[in-house]
Amino acid sequence: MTRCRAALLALLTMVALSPAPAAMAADEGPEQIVNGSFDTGTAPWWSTGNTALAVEDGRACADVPGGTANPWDVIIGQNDLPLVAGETYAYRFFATATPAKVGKALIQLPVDPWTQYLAANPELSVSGNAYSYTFTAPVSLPDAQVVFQLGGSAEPWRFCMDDVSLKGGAEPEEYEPDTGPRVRVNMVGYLPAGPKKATLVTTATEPLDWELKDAGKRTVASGTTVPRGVDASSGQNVHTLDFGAHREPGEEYTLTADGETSRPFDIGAGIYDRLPADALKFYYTQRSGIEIRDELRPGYGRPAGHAGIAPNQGDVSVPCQPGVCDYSLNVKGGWYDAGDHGKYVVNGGISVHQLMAAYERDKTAFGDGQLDIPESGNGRPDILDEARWEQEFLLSMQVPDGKPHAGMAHHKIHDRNWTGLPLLPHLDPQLRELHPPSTAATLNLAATAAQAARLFAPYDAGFAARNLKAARRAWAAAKAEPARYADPNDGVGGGAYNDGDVSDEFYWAAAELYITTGEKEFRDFVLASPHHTGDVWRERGFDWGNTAQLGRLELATVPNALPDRERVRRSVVEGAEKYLAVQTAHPYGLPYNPPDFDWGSNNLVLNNLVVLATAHDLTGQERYRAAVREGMDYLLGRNALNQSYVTGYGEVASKNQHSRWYARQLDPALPHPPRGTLAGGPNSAIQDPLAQRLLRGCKPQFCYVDDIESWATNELTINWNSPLVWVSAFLADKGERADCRVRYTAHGSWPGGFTAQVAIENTGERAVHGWTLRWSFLGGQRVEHAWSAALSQSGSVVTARDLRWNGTIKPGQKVTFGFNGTDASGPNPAPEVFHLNGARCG
Ligand code: 9MR
Repeated sequence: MTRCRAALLALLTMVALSPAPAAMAADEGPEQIVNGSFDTGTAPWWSTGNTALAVEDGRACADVPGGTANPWDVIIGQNDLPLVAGETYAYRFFATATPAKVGKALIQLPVDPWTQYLAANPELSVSGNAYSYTFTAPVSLPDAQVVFQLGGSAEPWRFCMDDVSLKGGAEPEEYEPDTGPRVRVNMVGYLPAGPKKATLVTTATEPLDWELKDAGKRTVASGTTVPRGVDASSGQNVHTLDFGAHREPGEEYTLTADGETSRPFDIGAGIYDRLPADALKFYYTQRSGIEIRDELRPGYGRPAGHAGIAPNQGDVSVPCQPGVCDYSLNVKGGWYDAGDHGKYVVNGGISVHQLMAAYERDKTAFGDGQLDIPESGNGRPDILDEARWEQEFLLSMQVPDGKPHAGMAHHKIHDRNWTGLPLLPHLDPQLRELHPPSTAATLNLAATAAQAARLFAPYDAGFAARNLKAARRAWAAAKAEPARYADPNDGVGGGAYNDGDVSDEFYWAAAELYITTGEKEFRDFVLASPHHTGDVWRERGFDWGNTAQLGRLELATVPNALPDRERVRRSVVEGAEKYLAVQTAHPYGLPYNPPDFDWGSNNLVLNNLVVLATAHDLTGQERYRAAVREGMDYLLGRNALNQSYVTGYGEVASKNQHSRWYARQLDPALPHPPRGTLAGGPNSAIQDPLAQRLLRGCKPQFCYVDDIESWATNELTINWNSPLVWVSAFLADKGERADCRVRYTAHGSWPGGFTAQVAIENTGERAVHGWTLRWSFLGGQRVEHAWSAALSQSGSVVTARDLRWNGTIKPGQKVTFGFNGTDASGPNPAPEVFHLNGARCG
């Protein structure tokens, strides 16, 4: 021990087991430890990589490895505890050791020379004791450390702790986020066609002047702001301003108002070009059961996680929780749900659905070779390859024939206990378990498998058939057990994802099964469901637990023969009108504005944008598309915190999302989340201890902190990136419309084949000279031979070209061609979306 250290220790009073008078006084001071009771998991406690902290029976426990030399070879601790010089503190905790051991409890400087302000050697027993000490801080320090040094034992042992408390000193400091300039813009940029709006935070109540400046600081537009009063979502007095009239592309524009200058932004047609692929590439690095190749994702390579290799205990032969089943399943693969290592069928369901829906909306958007994944180059769209990685996992979660609840899907599979951060997937030592089957999971499987059956048909008939069979089995099993709900208390080691109303999952599954098969049973179910006609467009948006909207969107957009299809389509437009009204009233342009923001609010914002975008697809009306663009502004910087919620997009962006492997904030050897990763965003309920410490009393938009410990406000998940993929693909779609109308009629049909006639009408005012018409088949159809046009087919995409003699279509005129086709999978749905010379008809 150094002399300096010895002198400091002389300052300390240590009274074990009974509180001294000084401790009583300090006891009245504020609590400095966060989550000392482990009621909310283990965060923000950390541990050295050779042990993992997990909650067990309400205590935090760790298996301490044997064979280490020094006490500091195994540490558990908490950082960032403020100490005030001269203040007396009371430090208490309860701890056990099995077998009994002498531990080391320290409060110290977090860096070399690790000066110890309190050092105690508690004699830990198997039954456990409460320990109590006081000390007077010799220095003021914003970031002292509480640590338990547990190394130095030849044999392994087990340590548990609870009720850790450090009382005294100053009230914890108010957290003030750095929100930068008061002019809030989409920091990535604006599309030339607009809209282009910004929000100014100010005390002024009268209109103010604003100026738009280009990169050379020349003023290129100006105007006055519109005072909007106090915004409830932020508590700020705000104005809005509209610079939509300026359409000149350029980089490094700024907006100035009220003496403040915004962060720079671009105006350009290509601002969303990279986002869809980045948002989609996120899924490869979330994959379980496969090595992530560094050459495909430089800086993100890692060994396969949960591929049956120690110390992993999964996922090739995963048993059930005790008493739940008598078999094991191979559930290797799929995507990790979020920052944890769990895999949940309900959340996987909506995620894979939204990726497949993005593909079904525009089958040409994510072709082969665009995502740099191991399957790139296999001739199939990369987005389907990525979706299949998850879909195969969902299929593997189905209860085998001959077992109780056969055909249902297990709700989830995850670690028995929560693990600490960071922890790379392949290093997770926890036992993995299957949790009981649930009706919700079963219906997620039915829905996605039915959708996969039609989308994979042109590429892999065997996989398509496997999915359709699984979907039918799942549907029958869900009908047989319509109310097997996941336990809301089953939240140790993984999320509960409980949902006590699955009527919406039934509706969504029936819709997918109907679209794919056209069968009466599913049509009747859809038509009879209360969700078919009710107002499903809740202001909070749809998510993994509210899926009726998915059924409605699918029935509106994917060809089917529902008798009231027109009404369904109109209902989507009604939903969009609702979100448009919310957005118009909101000074930050948010189409989501409940009095308190939900967990993952950014995801709900995006899902409301999906409804607005679909209304644009259905009607062609510009105002819905403008609403989607304006909604995206919020996520990319036009918000109360003046930050982008997408990693790598915008000058100030989330980069410390809660994750066990993109844990750069905790370990500089690890990466930040990849470009294009969405943060969950403001969450009024701030369930995690860090958010509770920093954000108490926050207004909704301020209930967010870009810190890895804030799992309630700053996680990343597969179901939050999926609407980011969908919406950014919509935004990147240049959306040019052509003046044309296409009539597609399937005439004769015979077993396995049909004849179709296609008429292109020029509805514009100018003649078309030379044409190419493109569409996608939805039912696995193939063109056999054509007349009056040259047809070629790649996968499901068909391209028809004129034959010169019919290359000109005058205004108001039509050209017609036809073909014979084969019809692979029963129903023969007509394509609905046609592109003439690259632009969409309608
Ligand atoms: O996103 C989920 C949110 O809607 C729930 O309210 C919350 C509590 O059950 O769980 C969230 O999901 C988390 C899951 O439980 C575990 N993996 C990370 C998920 C995102 O935070």
